[in-house]
Amino acid sequence: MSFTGRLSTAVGLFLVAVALIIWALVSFLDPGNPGGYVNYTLGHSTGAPVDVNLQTVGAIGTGFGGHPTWVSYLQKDPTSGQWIHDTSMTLPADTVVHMTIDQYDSGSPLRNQEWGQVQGTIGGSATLNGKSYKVYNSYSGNGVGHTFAVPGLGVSVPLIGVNGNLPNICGQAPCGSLPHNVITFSFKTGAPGSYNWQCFVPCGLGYLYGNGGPMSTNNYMGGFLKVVA
Ligand SMILES: [Cu+2]
Repeated sequence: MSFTGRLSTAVGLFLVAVALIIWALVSFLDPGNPGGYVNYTLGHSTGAPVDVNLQTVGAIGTGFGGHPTWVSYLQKDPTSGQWIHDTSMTLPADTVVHMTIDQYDSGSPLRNQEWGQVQGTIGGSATLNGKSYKVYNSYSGNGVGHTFAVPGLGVSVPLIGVNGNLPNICGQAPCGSLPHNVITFSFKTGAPGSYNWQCFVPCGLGYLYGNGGPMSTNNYMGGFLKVVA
């Protein structure tokens, strides 16, 4: 091969390597689809509360694309009543949100006991299957599976796990009538702005310290609240 031939092969291989490195970096840093922002402001009358229904599942399954084995949240589309893989929402400002979370995942003791405390909700409490709680001892019962936390609004709620040894624990979404805990709480949206929400329980199984994968990807263990006037 001539010198120019070898040179262009070397340059070509170098460019391919650079392209691969850029691709790997972008895929690593990409937070994923920002979400379609389920819109709760349509037809909303000022002052009226808004109902939001989420669910948490141990594995999203094959019906929702992406990463079937990843732990995830789902949101119930208020218009169609369907569970969708989109964790972001557009909410009216200064409005009470009544949140209902169907929690299908098992739990464990928390690494940080502060996550066991209900914070920033109306009344400083939440309900677990109809029973009020302000703090949950994650060393008791089935532990805590996930948290729903909006740091910008001071909201953090531990979501109590179901018994992981049950024979009919939900393997992948949608989970329907399989064993789950129903957790409810209310909070106020506050001033217009963009607020991220996320789970703080390192639940990304198979990732470094449990904090990679679904923990750092939008539409899995976090999302955004777009609060509008
Ligand atoms: Cu989680």
